[in-house]
Amino acid sequence: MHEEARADVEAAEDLRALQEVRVKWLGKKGRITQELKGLGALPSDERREAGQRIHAVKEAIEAAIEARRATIHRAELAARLAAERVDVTLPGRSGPAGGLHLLTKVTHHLLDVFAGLGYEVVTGPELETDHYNFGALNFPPEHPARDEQDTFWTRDGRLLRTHTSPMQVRYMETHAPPFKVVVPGKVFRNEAVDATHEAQFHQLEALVVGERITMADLRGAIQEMADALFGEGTRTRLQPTFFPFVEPGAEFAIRWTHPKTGRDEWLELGGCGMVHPNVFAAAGYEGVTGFAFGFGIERLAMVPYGVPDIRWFYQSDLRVLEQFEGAL
Ligand code: YSA
Repeated sequence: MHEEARADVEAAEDLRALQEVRVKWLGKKGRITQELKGLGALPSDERREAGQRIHAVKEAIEAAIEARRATIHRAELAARLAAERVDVTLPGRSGPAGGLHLLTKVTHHLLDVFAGLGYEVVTGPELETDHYNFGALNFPPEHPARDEQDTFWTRDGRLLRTHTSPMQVRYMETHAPPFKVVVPGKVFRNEAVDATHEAQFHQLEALVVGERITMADLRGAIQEMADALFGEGTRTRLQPTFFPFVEPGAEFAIRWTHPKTGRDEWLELGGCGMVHPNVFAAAGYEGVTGFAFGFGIERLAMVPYGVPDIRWFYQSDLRVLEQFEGAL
C-alpha cells in the first residue's frame, strides 16, 4: 500500500476528513482509480500483474479507511459519553415547593377544631335550587331578606348558593337526629366588590339537632370554637338580629387582642340562632330542637393575619401568599 495513503488515513481526525481521504484515493478522479484507468495503456503481459497489484493496494486502502472509521467512531462516542456523564449520586435539583393557601390552612384548622368537638364534616352543591337556598329556609317569595343575598342565576332557574345554610335542609332530609355537622364551602353573591366584600367567598356552617338542644348549647359551641381558635377563656358575644331561618337569631363576635395594636376588639364573625320550626317542617322533622351558625372564612382570616383587603386572597400574588407559609 502507498505509504502516502496510509499517512493520509492516519492523519484523518474525524469522519469528514476521512471522507476526503477516500475521495482523494478511491473517488472517481482518485489516484487509484486513475491508476486502474492507466492499465489499458500497458502492454498486455504487464497488465495482469499491474492490475492485481493495484487492486491489492485499493483493498488495503479500503481496509485502512474502514479501520480508521471505527477508531474515530469509538473515540467520538467516548468523548460524548464523557461530556454527557451524569453523576447519579448527586442530590436532585428541585423546583420551588408549593404550599397551601392561607384560606385552605384556616379551613383545615377550623375543621380540625370541629372534628375534635365531635362534628362530622359534610359538603353540598354550589349550584342550588331556590327551594334549598331560600324557600326551605323560610324566606318568603318576595321577602326583602332575599335582596341582601342577591346572586347569579342560571337559565333553568337555579342559582349559585349565597350561603352554606342550604345544606341544613339537604342534610336533615337524608339523616336522622341527633347529629352535629359542619359544612365548609364556596358561596357566591352579586356583590359590589370592595376591601371586605368578594363576589365569591367561603363560609363554614354548623348544625346541631337533637332533643332539648337549647340556646345555652349554641352559646357553649361558639365559646368552644373561640377557645380553640384564640385560647382558653376568650370572650364571645351574641347580639340579637334577624335571619328568617332561626328564632331567636343573633350575630356573634369573638373578643381578641390585635397583635399589631395590642388592643382588644370584637371580631364580628357571622350569624347564629335556634333552627326555626318552619325549617324543621321543610325537612320533615318533628319534636326536635337545634341550633346553627355560619360565618365567613375570609373575614375570620383577615383580621388575625393582618390581610387588609379581601381581594388579596385571590390575586395569586406570591408576595402576599408567601408571608403565610409558616402560618398554622
Ligand atoms: C345565620 C344563622 C344560622 O343559623 C346559620 C347561618 C347564618 C349565616 C347566614 N347563612 C349568612 O350567610 N349570613 S350573612 O349573610 O351575614 O353572612 C355570614 C358571613 O359571611 C358574614 O358575617 C361575613 O363574615 C361573610 N360574608 C358575607 N358577605 C360576604 C362575606 N364575606 C366576604 N364577602 C362577602 N361579600
